Amino acid sequence: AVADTLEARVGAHGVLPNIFGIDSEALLAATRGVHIIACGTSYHAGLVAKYWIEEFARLPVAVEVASEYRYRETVVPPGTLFLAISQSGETADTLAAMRESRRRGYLGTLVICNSPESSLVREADLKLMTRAGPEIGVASTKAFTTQLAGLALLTLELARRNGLDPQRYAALCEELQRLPRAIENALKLEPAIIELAGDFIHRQHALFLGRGAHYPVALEGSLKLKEISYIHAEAYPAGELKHGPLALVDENMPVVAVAPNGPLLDKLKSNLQEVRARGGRLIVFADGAAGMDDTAGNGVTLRVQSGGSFIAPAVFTVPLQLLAYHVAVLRGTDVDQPRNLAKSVTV
Ligand code: F1P
Repeated sequence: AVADTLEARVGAHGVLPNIFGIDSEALLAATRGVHIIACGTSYHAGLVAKYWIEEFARLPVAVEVASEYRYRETVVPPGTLFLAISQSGETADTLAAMRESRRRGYLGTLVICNSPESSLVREADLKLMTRAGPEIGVASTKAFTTQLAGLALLTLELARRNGLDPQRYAALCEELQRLPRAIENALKLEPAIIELAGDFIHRQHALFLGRGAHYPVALEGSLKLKEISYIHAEAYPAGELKHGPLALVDENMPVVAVAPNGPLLDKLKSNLQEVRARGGRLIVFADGAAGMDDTAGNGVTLRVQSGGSFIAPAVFTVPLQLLAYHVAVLRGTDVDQPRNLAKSVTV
């Protein structure tokens, strides 16, 4: 699905500028900031994009759930683009937020969506279709990874227009092209994850930790576990542990850490040391390349070939999705149709 989203849209030439629609030139050239509005999993994709766009395009980004945005007054600086993200394109809050945005002085509206015929796509000025194909399950999975692929394309396009060094731009384009292969590699962790899942069958709670752009990945991992296996799961930026959640950690609390290499790894390691010292069981998704040590008796470390730090959030999502899936299968819940949830929340 991610290969389909990226197909012919990024290559040696960079990102094709017209993939955001025929009127994209004027809008993207005038963009000085972005407000991202979405719900659920799509909101988590928006949070990853905030890290990307601010780092590479150096534009300010605000991300908010649609159900809050539409009921409060927002400050919209000149040159702000409104970006809605939605798998279905029919989520009532997201659609209402986009309609509301029309009277709030935005430059224009862009939607990243998986449903070409949807209301959001019909009404937005610019559109980027994710091409994930139909999702049978209620819980978004490939919708999320393809949204990240679409958001990576947008990030690169904004970065190119806002002074990112051309060599860095070319290297990031190349890295993004490697994403489908990196996801295929991550899927090979499935047998190890099935083994891990057994440990969650009788758990009632789990904690997910990440730092930087991997904090939203941790949020998404915890949401998947909640949605399909009904285990209470919380996600925190790992540096927040000592501000509260550490009180929950004991030998009965599995702690899942998203731990790719990067400037924040040492900080994360010391956060995990605090978990270890309290007997918490660690499940660490570490980078394939050396960096994170093994968990030395206090749990397990699985190695994920990230394919590069830009695409790593999309790659590290996959083992977390697999974990939630296999825990749900072992617990005998209905993975495709979780209780109380609807695929598209249209009211
Ligand atoms: C948003 C969403 C999904 C979730 C569930 C309910 O939908 O929260 O992320 O998996 O299906 O709706 P959408 O706006 O992305 O279609």
